[in-house]
Amino acid sequence: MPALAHVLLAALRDHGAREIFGIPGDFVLPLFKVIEESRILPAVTLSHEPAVGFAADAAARYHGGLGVAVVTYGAGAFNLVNSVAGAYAERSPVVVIAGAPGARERVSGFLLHHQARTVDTQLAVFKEITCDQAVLSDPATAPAQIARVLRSAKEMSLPVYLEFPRDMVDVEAEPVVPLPPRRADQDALGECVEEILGRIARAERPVIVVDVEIRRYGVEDRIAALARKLGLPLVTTFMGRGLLDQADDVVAGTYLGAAGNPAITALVEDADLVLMLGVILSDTNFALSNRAPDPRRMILAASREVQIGHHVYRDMPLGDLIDALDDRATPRAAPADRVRQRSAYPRGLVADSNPIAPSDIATAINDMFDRHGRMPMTADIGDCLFTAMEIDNTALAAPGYYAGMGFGVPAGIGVAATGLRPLILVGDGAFQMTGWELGNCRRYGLDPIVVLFNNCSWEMLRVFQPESRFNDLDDWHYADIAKSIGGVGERVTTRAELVAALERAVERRGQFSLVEVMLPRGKTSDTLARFVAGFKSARERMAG
Ligand code: TPP
Repeated sequence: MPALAHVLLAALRDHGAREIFGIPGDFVLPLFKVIEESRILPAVTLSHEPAVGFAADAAARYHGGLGVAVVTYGAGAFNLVNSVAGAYAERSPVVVIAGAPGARERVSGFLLHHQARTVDTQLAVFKEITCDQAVLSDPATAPAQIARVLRSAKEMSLPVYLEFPRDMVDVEAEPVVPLPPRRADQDALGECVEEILGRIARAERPVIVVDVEIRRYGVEDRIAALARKLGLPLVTTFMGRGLLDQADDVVAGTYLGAAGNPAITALVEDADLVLMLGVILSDTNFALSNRAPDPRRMILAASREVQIGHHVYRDMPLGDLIDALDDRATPRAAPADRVRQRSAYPRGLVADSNPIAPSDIATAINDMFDRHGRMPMTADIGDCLFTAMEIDNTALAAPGYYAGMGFGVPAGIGVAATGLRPLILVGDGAFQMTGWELGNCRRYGLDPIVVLFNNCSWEMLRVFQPESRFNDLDDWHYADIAKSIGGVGERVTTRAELVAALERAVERRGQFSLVEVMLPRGKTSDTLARFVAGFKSARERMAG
């Protein structure tokens, strides 16, 4: 029989994991040895566990399989909590594998290093932010536990937790037999689909709104086909920006309520039926709506449930629902006036000696995409994410709902580890949190392009509270740091320099490129300016 560590690694691979991110410690050293020597999955080590979680999360978002984060007991695992909380909020299936003391150590009578309150505090903390957990302390039951937990991660598209005591690594165990996916009840599915198609047939101005679950469950192509067949306009949410990047004919734009393109806002707010597929009903997605959500004109399929008006169908996997809708739908002509409402993204930046405004960065990137093809992106939270709304609809991983800073750079490294070359958008505040992780690119031959929005400011906070001086940050000259950690940095202050630096970055392969864009304090992208104005007036409306 194989060793339990091999059993686990093979099961991860068989359930869709493609790589491992981690940081070792004594409680996982034996497991890391097996990871390295077995070569079942490639491993990338980073510098700080929050980055491990972000990288694993982003890799899962991009390849649609499982993300894997391997960390040591306590000090390592607790460092991962925020990233895993974000993955939970944004429905990303990250498998946390945390080392733990062996059976004898647990009863030694000593407090163990890295232990917080009790030896099981780590498990208790992760129970709150994962959808399934197992402690692999018994080789007889471990394979079945692994099968159950990994199926949960895939079916719920949420993080899970596996605790691996260090004395279990070499213990023999049976291989894991994957469990079959749980399908929808066919009668319930039939009824649900008839009801949805009936509602669409009666609607005069129906629209589809999509969000991240459609990528998590691998149904983007099928939804694009369904939208074409039903002739329905389709928009993404803010969180869902970058979805259906291969279907420009289908995506009208991104719904940003009062902050967005008025034609797209009208498409959603004047609709008499909104078919929400895989949508998170979060404030960042909908708080800027000019109209309160009305269940009577909404169908919501998310988290394996379908809510129609005031009733709910449970245990409805999104894939089963989309297949059944496609089977039974009859083609419908698209109303000509509604399909034409498409977002156009700015192009043609004048490469002059004027200072750079945030929205200029979007224009420069669109021009660059026109010359070299679109790149997949990651973005941090900050004005860079709002600027991303002015860039073509290219694949994007960003914390649009959880809004945790520090995601952008390590997420980009996670995407790069999947074999893609990402464009990373990040603010200087967020870069201060996790930017150092770029120093790990050289070891793995990764060459992401980083566009750093350096406004020497926590600008997103300043827009809400301009009087506070604590929002002023120092100028750290980030481009100068790049060389010493294995990359090439360029600092740009004019539009001509920006265009030229981006061009050089695209051409440069084999090391990371950091384009540090100097921006004036107090100047945001056009989208963030509208977003803040909308947010403030929504807050006033609620207060009044
Ligand atoms: N800490 C975390 C982990 N996440 C957060 N969202 C915050 C604090 C609060 N916060 C939101 S935006 C922001 C802060 C501190 C400032 C971001 O600054 P920067 O990355 O420079 O981007 P900018 O706002 O200047 O565009």
